[in-house]
Amino acid sequence: MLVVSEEVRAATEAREPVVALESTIIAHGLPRPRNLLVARELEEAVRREGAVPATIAVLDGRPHVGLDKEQLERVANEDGIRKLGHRDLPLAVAAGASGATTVSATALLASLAGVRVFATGGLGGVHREWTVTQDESADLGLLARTRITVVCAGVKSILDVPATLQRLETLGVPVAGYGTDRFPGFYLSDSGHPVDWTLDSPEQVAAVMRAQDALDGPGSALVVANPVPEEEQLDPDLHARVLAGALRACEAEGVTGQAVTPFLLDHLVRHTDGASLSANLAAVRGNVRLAARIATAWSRA
Ligand code: PSU
Ligand code: MN
Repeated sequence: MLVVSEEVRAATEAREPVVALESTIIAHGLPRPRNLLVARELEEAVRREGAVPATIAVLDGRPHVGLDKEQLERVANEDGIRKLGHRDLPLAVAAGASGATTVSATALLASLAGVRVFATGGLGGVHREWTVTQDESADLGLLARTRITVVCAGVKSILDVPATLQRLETLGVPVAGYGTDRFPGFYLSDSGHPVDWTLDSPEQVAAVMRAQDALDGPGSALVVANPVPEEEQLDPDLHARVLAGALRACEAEGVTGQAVTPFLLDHLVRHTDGASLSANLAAVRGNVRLAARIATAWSRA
């Protein structure tokens, strides 16, 4: 059922470093034509660090781990490519549909393929107004029961960050800041909230993964929260102003469900003159590089 590319299969069997990459950020998180360039650049960044990239998506009802050139182009450019959380996978497979995978679907497919390290931009989480909408990303529940190391720049700042941190605690998902004791704020280096643990090197992250295996628990993800460098972050005042407008527009236009996250991200890009896009890309690039280094340290462990 799972189509694992030849290169990814060979690397996982030989215990060589592999990094899973999600595709929703490509299909629905970034504007065309930039998205395809970014997809290629991220794979290249993994290779430069000596690891194998495994971008994950569903094409014509088949879940792929590791895409070739044409397949990556389809994810970036095909009209009607869906957004698939993990709950959508059996529906997409049976329907023969094509879709990009979110953090939850990517983490599930990566772990089925034996890939232990995954890089993304920002995790989904608890949305503001949760008490009214009950909108909490399925990312959190899936990460609570999937043993994979996820390198991210925190959770998207469009979310309720403290509520999301609390949910991660309740769900028993370990969280560590990378080189910081502050939880990163995706577009911002610091979300304004602390983390309890700090890790300072890929080897330290690999040691935590080994300890998790030795203890055989928790059977959850390990979240490595890697801040965007301060000189590349979005200006915090601009961020606060534009985000308030984005949230108002989302409510006024009655956007709900899966459409909320892409709507807010797109609003931010348009109302910051692309500055949010630059910060977003800087964060993802840093995460991909770090994930490749962690995968390398892990493969040597
Ligand atoms: N971070 C980004 N861009 C994105 C996402 C995260 O910078 O497009 C995607 C991820 O795939 C994440 C998803 O899993 O948004 C969460 O969507 P939702 O809130 O609908 O669960
Ligand atoms: Mn949601």
